[in-house]
Amino acid sequence: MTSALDRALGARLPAPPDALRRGPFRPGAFRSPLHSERRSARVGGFLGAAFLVCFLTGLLSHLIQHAPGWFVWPASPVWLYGVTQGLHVTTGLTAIPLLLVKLWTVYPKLFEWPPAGSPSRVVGRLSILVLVGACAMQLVTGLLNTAQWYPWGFFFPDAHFWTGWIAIGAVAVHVGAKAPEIRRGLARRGSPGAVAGLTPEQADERTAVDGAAEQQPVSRRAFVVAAGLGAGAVTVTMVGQTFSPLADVSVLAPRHPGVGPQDLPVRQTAERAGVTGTALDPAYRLTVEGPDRLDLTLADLRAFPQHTEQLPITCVEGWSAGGTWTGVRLADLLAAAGLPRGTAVTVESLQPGGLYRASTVAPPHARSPRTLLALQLEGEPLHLDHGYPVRLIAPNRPGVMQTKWVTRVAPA
Ligand SMILES: Nc1nc2c(c(=O)[nH]1)N[C@H]1C(S)=C(S)[C@@H](COP(=O)(O)O)O[C@H]1N2
Ligand SMILES: [Mo]
Repeated sequence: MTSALDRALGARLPAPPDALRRGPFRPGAFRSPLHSERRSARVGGFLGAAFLVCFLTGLLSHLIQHAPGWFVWPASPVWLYGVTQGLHVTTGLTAIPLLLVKLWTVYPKLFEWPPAGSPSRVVGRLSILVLVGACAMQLVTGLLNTAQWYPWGFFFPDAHFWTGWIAIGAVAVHVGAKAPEIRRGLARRGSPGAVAGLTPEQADERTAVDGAAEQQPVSRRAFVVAAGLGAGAVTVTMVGQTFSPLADVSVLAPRHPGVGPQDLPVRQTAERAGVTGTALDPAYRLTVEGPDRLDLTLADLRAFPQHTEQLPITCVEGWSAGGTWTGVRLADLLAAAGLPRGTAVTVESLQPGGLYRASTVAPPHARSPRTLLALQLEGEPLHLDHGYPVRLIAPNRPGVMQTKWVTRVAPA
């Protein structure tokens, strides 16, 4: 395809005058073996693996939150979503230093001479722009998202989802297009001639000029160790927000499990959600729509059999924290309202607006004995910010679907 393009447009594009070949453009400008094909291919391997895991776990999270008819996400094991979302955030964060290292190994290619020898090179170089742009966009917006910071005008989940497809597509095209280099890079011990930024002829020319004498300001081993430590440090300092044994070393994590009212972080406060009045109103009722519609006061809810479950809130933004919840089984309420077992329902909040004021409970969760309309956390009435008087808490489900300040449940 590319050669057809070259044939149609003329195989060679005119080269700029040689007088411009200065600074980084001059032959042999990049001598460090850190720019070798081998280094580039190996870092690329780790980066590609991180991207793939990040993409697949991101896709899964999207499917759970916007479930198409064919998609069924189970209610157990309880911790599964915590693991997949933890992997998503961790691989994304680890990819940031890996991407920087990768860009360092290949940046001499920016100074390739001639800048565009053929039409297919122009296309190839533009595709790198898309690749780097999409990957950087995903990593940066994802990072800011973990800090709960949305300094942009677009709707993050949609933008992150679609750019994810562009990024993974660009990675696949890149790996396909670079297959020969990758194979060479992984097969051979880094040879001094194999500099990523140079064509084979340029490399030969350069090797002839420089001989075997390599200028090594940083040794290869030091480079690999530094890159590994950088990626590892980012991982360890962030992962504690989902993996509590590491919480104490997670100095970069914006959230800490266990810090917040009733030892649990708060994502949206009652104040910001605009429910402080309605949530504390004695006229509060929980309505359950069905053949035998229920209109329950808090006292009515307390008269139902109470159950206690240990279940985490796993926020898509990257933190996860466990709580001990007590309340009424959703399944018991649906049965009391005359609904068949496992009816999918919508759970609605007192919150007057906002994207997260309601969520859908699919059959596996509607039927699960572990899905509660919780009245208590850690043995006390829910804190107002955790959803007083009643919140949904279900196993193996994104935090964003654990609706707070619930006032109405209706068949979906
Ligand atoms: N009504 C309502 N419920 C909501 C939200 C919201 O904005 N409004 N935020 C959700 C999100 S994103 C998360 S992570 C959890 C967090 O629960 P917590 O604040 O009690 O920890 O609540 C969920 N329930
Ligand atoms: Mo969340």
